Amino acid sequence: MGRKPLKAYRSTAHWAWSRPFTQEYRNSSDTVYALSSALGRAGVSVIRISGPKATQVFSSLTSPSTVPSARYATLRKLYSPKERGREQLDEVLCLYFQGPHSFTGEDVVELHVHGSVAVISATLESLSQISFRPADPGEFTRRAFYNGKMDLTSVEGLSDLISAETSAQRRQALWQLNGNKGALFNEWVQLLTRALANIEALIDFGEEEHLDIQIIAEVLPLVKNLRDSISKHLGDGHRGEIVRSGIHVSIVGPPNAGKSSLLNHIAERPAAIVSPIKGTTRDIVEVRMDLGGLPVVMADTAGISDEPSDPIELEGIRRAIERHEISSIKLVVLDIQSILKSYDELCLGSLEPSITNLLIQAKTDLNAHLIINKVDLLPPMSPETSAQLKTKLFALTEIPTSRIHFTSCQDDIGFDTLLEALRMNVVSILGWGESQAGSSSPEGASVITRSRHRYLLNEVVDALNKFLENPSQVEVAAEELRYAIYSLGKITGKVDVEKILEVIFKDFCIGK
Ligand SMILES: Nc1nc2c(ncn2[C@@H]2O[C@H](COP(=O)(O)OP(=O)(O)OP(=O)(O)O)[C@@H](O)[C@H]2O)c(=O)[nH]1
Ligand SMILES: [Mg+2]
Repeated sequence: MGRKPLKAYRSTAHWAWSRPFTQEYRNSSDTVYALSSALGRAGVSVIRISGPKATQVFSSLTSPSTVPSARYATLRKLYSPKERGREQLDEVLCLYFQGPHSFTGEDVVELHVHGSVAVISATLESLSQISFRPADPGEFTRRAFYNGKMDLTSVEGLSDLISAETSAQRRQALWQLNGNKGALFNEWVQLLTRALANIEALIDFGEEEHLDIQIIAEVLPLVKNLRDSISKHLGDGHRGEIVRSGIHVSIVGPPNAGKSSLLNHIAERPAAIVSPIKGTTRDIVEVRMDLGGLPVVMADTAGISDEPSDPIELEGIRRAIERHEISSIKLVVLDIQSILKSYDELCLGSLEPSITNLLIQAKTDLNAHLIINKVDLLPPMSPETSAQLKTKLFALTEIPTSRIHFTSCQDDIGFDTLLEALRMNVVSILGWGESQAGSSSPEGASVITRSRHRYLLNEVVDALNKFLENPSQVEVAAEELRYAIYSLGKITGKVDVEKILEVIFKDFCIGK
């Protein structure tokens, strides 16, 4: 795993608690400003100012010019600086947060201005005149981090919360932003530090053999339990990462089956082109959607055929199959006419081998669904007829009837049950109980939400395994514990912070 030589981390346990990198921060003497809300016409826009001279905004730009009481909203007239003719720009609501009791830990002023492009640009222009500088993307949060207001897991939680599109993502991000994840990792660090302190005592003072055995016997179960607990989190089926990125659902099938129509119907917008011409869709059309609070990325694909008519169609089919294979949930769509011999007689004989193959795969894949579309072309089906047809399809395909759905995009048939089945499928992939999927409780929230966490926790387990293999070689064993603590510290940002920061902050926008 590309680990550095152990001596690089040699030190006593105290550093696990120190915040060597978080006490200092670049350009801390600057006062910075940025528009914190989105640019564009709005009722209100928020401009945030942070830094040692933040309150100068009152003496330079507002009337009255006194610094208002901290945490009280105050209405002020906002002017351009004297050198610019002291023209009134707006009437604004001001909020002052005195450091360290602010988001960044510094003095912070928020100006709630009227949200027009003209007001915003005039205000920003005036702020630049009073020796403030524009904030870099994510600089407010970066300052909060450097000032010890939040650890890295909370920073990541904030980034995820800003990007959250569904309630599941919001809940997961908020749980992290609130420091729950950081607290758990700190608990683990504390535990390992206790173990390390014992082992170090052995190195320094251990002379009596019975004492050695006793201390090691005390430390072993502690480390073993933690190793098992972290391993359990690592075996979570990537739940947290999936919630962040969305569950991939593919829609595949022969040309003209109604795949694009199905995507559009579910997305409730014409995301993909629909036409009676076979081979209309040539590439993957992705739609991110909220499926009952759960994040889903649904992909329409080119129709799969064994005899593509040109290289573009061939490439489209390759992409369709590739997407299908990596998707967590797979929808195979067939036109009812393609499998209907007579009114109630079904036959799969006319399907091309590649489609038959998809059906064979779907048999054993619990996350695959067979969708029989265009049922409006049949006479209306009673529930009994529908059940009989499903049973016949089961006999032919061995796909359980619970994973067979009849739909009509034209007459809006079957979508309630299809969407509920998909939602339940997402819930089962996430390993959630039904109650959790709909609740706002953070219970069962995933500890691992990024590959960064997974990588580092794997390193922790690795080190703990090495410790457990040979705990009586105390010097080496102590190094393994130190390495485990070091890796945990990297997750929360207590060590090696600069390298990690660049990666995390690249996703932040200006004003946050
Ligand atoms: N009667 C009926 N027609 C449908 C239904 N769904 C789709 N169609 C029609 O079937 C034709 C093909 O629909 P598409 O959604 O473009 O099919 P597709 O599977 O995406 O086709 P390709 O992109 O060519 O692979 C269009 O004329 C649709 O209007 C349905 O439920 N009932
Ligand atoms: Mg299509």
